[in-house]
Formats: sequence, C-alpha cells, structure tokens
Amino acid sequence: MVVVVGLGYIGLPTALIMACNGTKVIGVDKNPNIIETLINGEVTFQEDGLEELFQKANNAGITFQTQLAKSNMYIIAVPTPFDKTTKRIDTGYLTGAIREVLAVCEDGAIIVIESTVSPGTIDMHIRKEVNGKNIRLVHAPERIIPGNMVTELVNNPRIIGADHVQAAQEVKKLYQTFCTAEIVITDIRSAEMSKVVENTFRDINIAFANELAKICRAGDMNVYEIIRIANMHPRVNILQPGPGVGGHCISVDPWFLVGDFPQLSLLIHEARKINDSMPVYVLERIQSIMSQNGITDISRIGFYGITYKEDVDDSRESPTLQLFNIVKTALGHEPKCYDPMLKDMLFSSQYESYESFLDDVDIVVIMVGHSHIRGNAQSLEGKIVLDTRHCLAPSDNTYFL
Ligand code: SAJ
Repeated sequence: MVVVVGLGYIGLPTALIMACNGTKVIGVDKNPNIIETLINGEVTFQEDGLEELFQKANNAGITFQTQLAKSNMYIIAVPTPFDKTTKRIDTGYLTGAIREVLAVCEDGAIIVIESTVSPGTIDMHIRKEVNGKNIRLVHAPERIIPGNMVTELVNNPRIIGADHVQAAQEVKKLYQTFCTAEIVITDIRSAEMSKVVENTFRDINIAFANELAKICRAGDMNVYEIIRIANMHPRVNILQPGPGVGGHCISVDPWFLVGDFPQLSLLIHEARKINDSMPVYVLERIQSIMSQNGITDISRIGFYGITYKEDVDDSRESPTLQLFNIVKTALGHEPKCYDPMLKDMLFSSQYESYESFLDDVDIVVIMVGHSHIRGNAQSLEGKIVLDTRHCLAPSDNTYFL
C-alpha cells in the first residue's frame, strides 16, 4: 500500500494514476475541504484527463483522508516555496510532513520525496529528522507540466535518487506500474539538482526570448518572426516571449540556486530579473499604445487572463497578479479583468461574463492565451488589443510585446 501525502497539483494525479494501475492507495491531505470534495466525487482542480482518471481510481478503490495511515511506502508531494527575503528554500511543509510520517510509518519504510527541493536539502534538513530510525529516503522529483499532466505522468522519463540501489529498485518498480518511459537511478543530490536545473534552463530560455522582445521593439523588428526563423536552425530552440513567468515552479526553483550560490549564479539571477521585469514592460507597452491611440481613460483597459498560463485554473505567481499589484499601487484599485478558467472571483473588478467585460473596455490586454480567446478572436473586433502571448493573427488594432 502507498500513502500519498499532499493532494495538490502533483499529489492528486500521482495518487490516482497509481491506484489505476494496481496499487492500493490512500491519499492524505491536511486540508479537510480537499478531502471532502474528493470524497464527494469531485476533483479539486481542472486538468485534461483528470476527471476520467479520478473515476477509474475510485472504481479501483482509492481512499482519501486527513489522517496519515501506517504503511511501508510514502510519496510526499507538499509545497516547497522559497523565502522571498533570503531566496532560500522554505522546508517547513516538507519537514512537517516527514515528522508526521515518521510518527506512524512501519520500520524500514521508504519515504519518497516528490516535491522539488534545492540541492542538499535532503542532506541538510531531512536526514536529521530520520536519523536513528530505519527509514529509507528517496527523491523522485515530479516533472509533469500542468495542462498535460496525465499524459506526462505516463510518458516522461523519471529520476530516482537514492542512497541504496535496493530502495531505488523498489520505487522504480512502483513507478513502472504507470510510467512507460526510462526511469534513471542516481544519488539523491544529483536528483535534487537535475530537477532544479531543468526548470532553471527553461527560465533562462524564456528570459532570452523576453530580452529579444525588448531589443526587437527598440530596434523595430518582429521578435516572433525572428524567433521562428532562428528556430529553423537545427540547434536553436528559443521559447516565446510573454508578460512574465508565473506558476510555482519555473519562477521559484531558480531562486534556490541564487539563494544558495549567490556569487556563482549570475546568469540565473539575471534571467530571473528579466522575467520579473516583464509585467512592468507590459505596463509600458499599454501606456505607449494608449498615447498612440489618444486614449487617456485607464478605467477602459481590461485584462484578459488571470491564471499563470493558458488553459489551467491556477493563478499562483501569475504575471497578471504581479501586474495588478503594480497597477493597484499606482491607481489605488485593481483594473477590470476576466478569466474563463477561474470559477472563483479573486478581484472585485473581475467579471463573470465575457460579454459584459468587453462592453466595459476599449483596450483588451491579453495576458493569457486560453483556447477560449484563440477560438473567439472575432469577439475582439472594434477593440484595441495588446496580445502579450502572440495568440491572435495580426490586424490594424492588434499590438504585440
Ligand atoms: N512561458 C513563457 N514562454 C514560453 C513558455 C512558458 O512565457 O515559451 C511562461 C508561462 O506562460 C508560465 C511560465 O512560463 O507563466 C511557466 O510555464 P511552463 O509551461 O513553462 O511551466 P510550468 O511551470 O507549468 O511547469 C514546469 C515544467 N518544467 C519544464 O518544462 C522544465 C514541468 O515539466 C515541471 O514539472 C513543472 O515546471 C514543475 O512542477 O516543476
């Protein structure tokens, strides 16, 4: 039996897919609302294929509870944020979960940490918790991308970091029940670092695209055309510029390296700064488009998209939220906004109806390229549009970064 601790964006799909593939699974989360929702037969967030997986896992007998259960195998998928001042990892949730597991687990149990951690975290913060106990620690960092999680759970290669091959093999066998890709075994610190490096690589690549967007705007060049052409080279693969980098992974993990190796992570730090500068750059673009069109009424600007990227319902660290903080400080209130993916109203100025939102604004700033807007481009006719995601076809009234 496997106990999955933490049923968020990673823990829930992981628990479900294991249950669907012949493992007895208990999903545990401290938040009673999450457990109640799952027990009532509903998933807690939107994700392609999750609903179907949930039904199958329920049929296979998965159970959900707030209390930890005794087992010899635990998967831990709790948040690992960074401290905004020191830029170092905050291991509070992780050590808390480990302590609770230790209080109930069987002698000789394996504890698999799936949460992303900075290199050295397990040596420095977790080993002392398990010292003197017969416990085997394993790090198998999650690698699935929101929006395509269910497919990637099956198809992405996995990393298993362990002290001993025996424990690694046992975990590999478990992951092989649902993962068809290669599963690499390494040591714990290499597993920690590889995961952080993957997200840092992506952050730097996006920062490069964002810097190119600024250079191209200043030099009157089309950045999208330039990236498209450059990417035709067999060894070039530049990502897309955008209004900033959000989410709880790419905008967080590089800070772990900056926090721990400040003198050695110059490029990584600079990339973070570039990506963090994008919401302000979007604001500058809005100001320039307003003056080009003789518009002065800021209240007639509306922001489309609050989530951190397209077709997800997760708004953590989203560029729109970052921009709203800046605008709120300047205006004293949040600007008008709409997001088809969000059920919850996060702002008093947020619209439930897309039509009413459009009626009340002259400039639409597309912050997220949801499928909804890609399929509804005609609804923006007559509006001035700043498309920060380059998801619409060019037109006289459409501006890009
Ligand atoms: N973004 C751009 N331009 C791009 C691609 C992304 O501006 O060309 C922005 C997105 O809009 C978003 C942010 O970057 O705001 C991050 O989005 P993402 O889709 O790049 O990544 P995440 O955060 O959803 O998921 C990443 C993935 N990591 C990598 O691809 C290396 C995923 O595989 C990890 O499992 C996940 O982080 C995680 O949990 O660590």
